[in-house]
Amino acid sequence: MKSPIHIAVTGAAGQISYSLLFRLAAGALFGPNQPIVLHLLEITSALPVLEGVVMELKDCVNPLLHGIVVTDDPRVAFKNVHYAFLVGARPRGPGMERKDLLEVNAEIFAVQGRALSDVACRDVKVLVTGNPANTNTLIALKNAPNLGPENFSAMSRLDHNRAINQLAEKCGVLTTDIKNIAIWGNHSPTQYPDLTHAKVKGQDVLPLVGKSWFINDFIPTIQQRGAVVIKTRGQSSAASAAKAAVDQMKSWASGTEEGDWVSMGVLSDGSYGIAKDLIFSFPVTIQDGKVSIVKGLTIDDVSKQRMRLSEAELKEEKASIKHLLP
Ligand code: NAX
Repeated sequence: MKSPIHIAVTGAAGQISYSLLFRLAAGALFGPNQPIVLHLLEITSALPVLEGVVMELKDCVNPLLHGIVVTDDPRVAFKNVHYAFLVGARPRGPGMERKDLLEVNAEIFAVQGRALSDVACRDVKVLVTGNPANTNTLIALKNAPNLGPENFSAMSRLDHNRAINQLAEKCGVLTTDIKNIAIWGNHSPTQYPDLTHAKVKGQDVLPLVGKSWFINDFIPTIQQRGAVVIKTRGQSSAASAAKAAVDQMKSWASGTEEGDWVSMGVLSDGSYGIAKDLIFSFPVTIQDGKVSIVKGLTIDDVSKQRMRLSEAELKEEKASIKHLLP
């Protein structure tokens, strides 16, 4: 038997984790021959609930789950982990302004960035799901002097998956027939879900679906999908978010398919004129764990404008937490 891979999950008593942990324990990330140890982090007041989740994890008798660490201390949770899913975040409370939300989460992610920097494996892959995911990622990486930008990404895979589903339904094809969808920007309603390079069964998508459907239907549907799920289900996306987190980490660990790419929030290197030092979702390819922003795509004026809008929002977010950036 291989030696276990150590995986941290924060916000482990929350609703996304309630789906994520069981997927991980069943081998969703590394397959049926790779044991894992789960390191579960929660705030102190949620530890009793987490105990209940741990009981269920144990009662599943997953042969791959070789151990569980439960803690409210990030330095214990991240000790020697190879992978970290940062899911936990403070939700917006009554009377809380957006700025307050950014600030309170920035403090959480600064602490977690420092802990990761001090105690995690040097090649740890840290995937931030907790919102505001892009800016939380920036905070974590800036507070992790012993790690680099290549250790961090923000989750835009749920938006990417939502886009694949909408397009597959529109075209009456399988989701596996869709390639080269791109999500640009922030994980927020300013994101730009881009079909201008997308292919269905190898054919360009835009002539098939029409520009009007793309602009008036598809884009707002993806931008608002999270809000619509909340309105319909009464709770925010959880199972689909957990699946997307596994998908993103799996692509990061195992690479992207020939001829396709995935969307991922990574530190901008200035590609496509996006300001450096923002966590921006780009189409990326991955090989041997190395993430590369897809270069040289033709970006029309409308796309450029939408990308700028999301960039402006990320700049604003960054400005409001700049005192927490070392
Ligand atoms: P829940 O509120 O169900 O769970 C969050 C958990 O995090 C709670 O148990 C809480 O105690 C814990 N937590 C809070 N502060 C913590 C800290 N400092 N350390 C460790 N744990 C802490 O939320 P859930 O529905 O699971 O969503 C989790 C986060 O994912 C939210 O911020 C949510 O907005 C975000 N999402 C991000 C998505 C994305 O695509 N990037 C999509 C889904 C989701 O909305």
